Amino acid sequence: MATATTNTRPERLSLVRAALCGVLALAAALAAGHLVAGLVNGNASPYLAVGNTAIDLTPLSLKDFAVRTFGTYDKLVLLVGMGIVLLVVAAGAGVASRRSVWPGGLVIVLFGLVGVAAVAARPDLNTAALAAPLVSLVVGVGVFRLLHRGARHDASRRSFLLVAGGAVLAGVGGQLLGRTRDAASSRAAVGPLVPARTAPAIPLDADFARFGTPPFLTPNRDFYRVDTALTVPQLRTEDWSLRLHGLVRAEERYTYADIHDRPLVERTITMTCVSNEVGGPYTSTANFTGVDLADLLDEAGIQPGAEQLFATSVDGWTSGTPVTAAADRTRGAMLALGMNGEPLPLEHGFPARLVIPGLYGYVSATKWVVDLEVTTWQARQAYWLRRGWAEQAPIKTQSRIDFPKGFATVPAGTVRVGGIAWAQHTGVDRVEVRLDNGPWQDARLSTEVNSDTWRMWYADLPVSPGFHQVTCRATDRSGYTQTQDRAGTVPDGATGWHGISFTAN
Ligand SMILES: Nc1nc2c(c(=O)[nH]1)N[C@H]1C(S)=C(S)[C@@H](COP(=O)(O)O)O[C@H]1N2
Ligand SMILES: [Mo]
Repeated sequence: MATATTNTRPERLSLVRAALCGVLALAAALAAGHLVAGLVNGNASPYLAVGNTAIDLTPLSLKDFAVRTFGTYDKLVLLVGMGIVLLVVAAGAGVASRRSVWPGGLVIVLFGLVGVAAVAARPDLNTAALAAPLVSLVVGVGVFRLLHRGARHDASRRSFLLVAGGAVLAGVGGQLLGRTRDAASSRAAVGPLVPARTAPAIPLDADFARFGTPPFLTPNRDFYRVDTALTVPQLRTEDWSLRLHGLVRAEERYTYADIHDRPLVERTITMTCVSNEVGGPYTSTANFTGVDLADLLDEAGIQPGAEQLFATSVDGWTSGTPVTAAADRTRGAMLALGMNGEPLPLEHGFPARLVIPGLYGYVSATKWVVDLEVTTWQARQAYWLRRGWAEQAPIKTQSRIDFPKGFATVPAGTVRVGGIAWAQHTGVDRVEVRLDNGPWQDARLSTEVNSDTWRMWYADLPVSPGFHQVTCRATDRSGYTQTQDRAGTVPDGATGWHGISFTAN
């Protein structure tokens, strides 16, 4: 009898089972996408593609807030936040489908389409990468229908477990597969980079690390990192090439071997980010290995009217450098393949990046660089220029106190105060310190390595017991002394003196 069947089957799914249908379908969809991404390109994984696209769509003020609030964890916060939102919506989709499969199914299709759109929008992903979100979409809808149909029966617990297990396997499989195809193995295959012309050895007294400054050369793992990439672009040397075009006599295209097999130069350079607040951490120094950008530009032959070297990363990020700075041999702008003797770490631009002494990173230091266009300022506007930052961005002369630490307590008497100063491409000539509102007094400077690097300093101050403030300021080789006027980082770098407070007893 028909009524007998309806009596043994409740009309609506239980809340928990309905929610589980949604969540497990989501898990299966994401895992399937991740598995396929492992075959084509790790960054085609729909979840990561959505996150990366979200970063590029984020309004500037929110991005600033995220970096200020979460620091370098901003990307992790985004990933976890997205995860929570997805879980809630997926559970909600399941619950909306307690009677009929349609409402939840529709939500899953919409999610799937967002993933497809995000992958399609990524400049670093090709058409084949679309396979990952498409498989996600199909698996998501299919699994949801299956689970939903079975959810009224007691046996459904088994299918729930099966789907959960399958999702975990697919996710792990994608991760492992991705590893065999990723850039890390390509980087390992390059081996150490040996320059034909090495940088002069760093003298022993180039830093005061024994007192508390950073070491002169920043180890690669400690080098500051700033970029818009949620996940590091995966570029293998054999897939990399650099196109040089625009206002040039002859367009060029270089493979990795073309660059790697030239006589490489090595230069010691301190990089600084325009987002570094007074006293901030976004500055580091390395021995960069590569070729002279001027050589490449000469070979291509810069045409009259050229103003800007517009560089594009594989992930679509762009920078614009004055051609005068990029082509000036005395400045020593580089297309770099290596950092401190190793191929560039993936986070720092493997296989190749630009490094141009004296200019903030956002106008000069494109990582994962694949395209150089010689053009005008009018024709092309780089990523941060479009978001309100300056066109011209030479690094401003700055100094920072590294010890004592702010709000530390130290023994009264002679207190050693020290830190770093930089004025890339001009050189630091003097650093002064001041206790409370006393007179300025000269700090002792470390041996200069070259004018494109930072210099360390310290001074011994007589300090009475009590609460004190100490301030520093640098003077560069042009005779300019850091202004006291405080300016924020937007649009072309912070100014002002760094000061810290401490207690002596
Ligand atoms: N592709 C790409 N390159 C980039 C960026 C980026 O967001 N994407 N950020 C730039 C900025 S703002 C700085 S300060 C330097 C930082 O380089 P690092 O992360 O190796 O220290 O890289 C530059 N190159
Ligand atoms: Mo930067």
